[in-house]
Amino acid sequence: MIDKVRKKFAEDLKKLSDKQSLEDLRVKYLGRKGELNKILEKVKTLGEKERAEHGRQLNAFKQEIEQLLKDSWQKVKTASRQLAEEWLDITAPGAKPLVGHWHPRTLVLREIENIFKSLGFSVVDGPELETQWYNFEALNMPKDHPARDMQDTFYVKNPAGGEDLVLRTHTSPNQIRFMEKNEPPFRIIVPGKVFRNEATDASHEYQLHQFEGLMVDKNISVANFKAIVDEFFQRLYGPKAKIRLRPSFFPFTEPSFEVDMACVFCDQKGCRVCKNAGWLEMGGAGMVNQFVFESAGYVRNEWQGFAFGFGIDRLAMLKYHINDIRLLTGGDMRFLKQF
Ligand code: FA5
Repeated sequence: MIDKVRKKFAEDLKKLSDKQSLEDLRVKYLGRKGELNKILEKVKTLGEKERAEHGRQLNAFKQEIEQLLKDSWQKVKTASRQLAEEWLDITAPGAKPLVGHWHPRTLVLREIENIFKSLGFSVVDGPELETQWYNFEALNMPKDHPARDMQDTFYVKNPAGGEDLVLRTHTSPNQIRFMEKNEPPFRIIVPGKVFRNEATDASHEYQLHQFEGLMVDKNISVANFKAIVDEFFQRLYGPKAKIRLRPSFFPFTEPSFEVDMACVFCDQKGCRVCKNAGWLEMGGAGMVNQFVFESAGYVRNEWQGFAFGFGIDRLAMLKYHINDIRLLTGGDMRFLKQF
């Protein structure tokens, strides 16, 4: 009798799935009207000797069932905890992945590079840490030139000894570096970081970005420069972009100009960005001084060319109507997320 019930119990135990079915099973076998009590009723009717023997067996069987139920309870508990922990709501909307984006200065630089590439220019690179010769002397700025004043330049001890190095104050040293290794004709632009030891305001940073332009060939004139620079501004800002060339001075160009663009922040009425001038200075330019060609190892008067250096941060400001240059390096995500 016990064996039959044991077999049935084993089968029932296999079907067990949760806490409730476990409890049902306990009632079914150990409850007041359960299988074991049914057997007990029958045992009671037996003779004394048989009763004692069957009683012992029944007791052992009861303990066996209790132990099996206890083990199963442990298993159910672990399984349900696992289920709770690993439960996944597959209908919940997914977490939005954070997607990076380009910095406004990078966006405008990519446009600049594309425009110049389409005009036949190559994009080249140069070092940020320079010798004084490349940054100044080779560009016709001897030791006593005012641009070399300590106010404007960050000097860096040369670990190899000798003269201090400089954090380049402009991208112009790349004119020399490129011409030392290349023969005309060529057209290049050289974008990069430059550094100036000066106070910041809405349009000035001590770490800024420029791109140098250099086109050298026979018979290059100011008219070629004007054509290229006009085309560049029209493409970057649209047909309404207004620029002007203003006579200026750079030791490495002759004649020299400053390129101004009409201030888009105040429609030329005057504001703090353009310092009430109505025009914003975008870059310097001019016809390459023959002294510079000589510094690079060319023969004087053999070549002609124009060079220019524009502020990329300023170009980005006008493009995106950013009224303070310091926002570009400020790292404020509320600002950066707009691009
Ligand atoms: C130069 O740096 C010359 N090397 C440019 C040049 C190249 C002239 C080739 C002739 C031939 P300048 O100091 O004016 O020139 O700087 C050029 C441009 O860089 C400025 O017009 C401006 O747009 C930007 N710039 C200069 N200083 C700052 C600054 N502190 N913050 C932001 N932009 C600046």
